[in-house]
Amino acid sequence: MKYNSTSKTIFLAATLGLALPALANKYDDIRGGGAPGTITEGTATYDVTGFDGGLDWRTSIVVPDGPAATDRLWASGWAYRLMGDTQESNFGAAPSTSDYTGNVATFTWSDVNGLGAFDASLVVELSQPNAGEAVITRTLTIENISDGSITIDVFNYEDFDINGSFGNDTAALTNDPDHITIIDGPDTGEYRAGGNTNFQVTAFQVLLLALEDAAVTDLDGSGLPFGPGDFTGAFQWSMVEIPLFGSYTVQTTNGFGALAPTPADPVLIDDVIWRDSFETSAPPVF
Ligand SMILES: [Ca+2]
Ligand SMILES: [Ca+2]
Ligand SMILES: [Ca+2]
Repeated sequence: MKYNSTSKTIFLAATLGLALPALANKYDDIRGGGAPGTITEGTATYDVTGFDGGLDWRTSIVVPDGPAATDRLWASGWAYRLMGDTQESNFGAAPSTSDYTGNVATFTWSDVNGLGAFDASLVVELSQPNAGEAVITRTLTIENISDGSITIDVFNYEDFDINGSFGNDTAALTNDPDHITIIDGPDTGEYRAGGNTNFQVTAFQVLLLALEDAAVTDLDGSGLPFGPGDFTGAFQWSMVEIPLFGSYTVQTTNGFGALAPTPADPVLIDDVIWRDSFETSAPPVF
């Protein structure tokens, strides 16, 4: 069955008897220069078809010779919450730049949402370890551009539609809190994070709305085992203090008809040399 985001929402709302929610984010009006695009590896194709609302980019992963021949990744995105914020925010409706070369896509955000707090970059690498498989590795870096340390929560959100259908997915916690396995018939997906604090799984679109509403959301380790239903999941890295001139990098991996490799642990870079040289060369202002 073919559907778009509107029809998926309407279909589910009608099925569940829900009122249609208003998807909104306080930064939805900020537009970047990034564009949709495609990367490929072997017979696998990963598409970003739109930056819908910032958090849930419209994506697809298609492997014609895999366990399911049609799209198995409906949406994918990132959110954050700086210490003191009263809700999570996405990185803006579109990144500042995008590049799609071979099997690697690179996105950058310059001064996310104009806060003067951080830049961000995301590298998405597609691989095909064996015939019919697809693996996605995402590496997100937050670079502090403020004039002091920042403390941030980072969220990764994924909407797998295993076996090419949004229904009938079941999921289990393979390792707490960083490794989730999703199954529908002959097709299997894996969703993993490195060094995250917590996870949460819900049916579409409870988690998405929680990360887009006007309230603080902390993932609570609930939702598994899941299904059968329309799986969505998220990972959270909590209260990370990034020093002046420092950066923080996190990684996730997804497997489609494939085992997802172990993601790298987070990397916190404290650029002591740069900071100290700055501090010693800049006299204090009174
Ligand atoms: Ca399914
Ligand atoms: Ca929230
Ligand atoms: Ca789903």
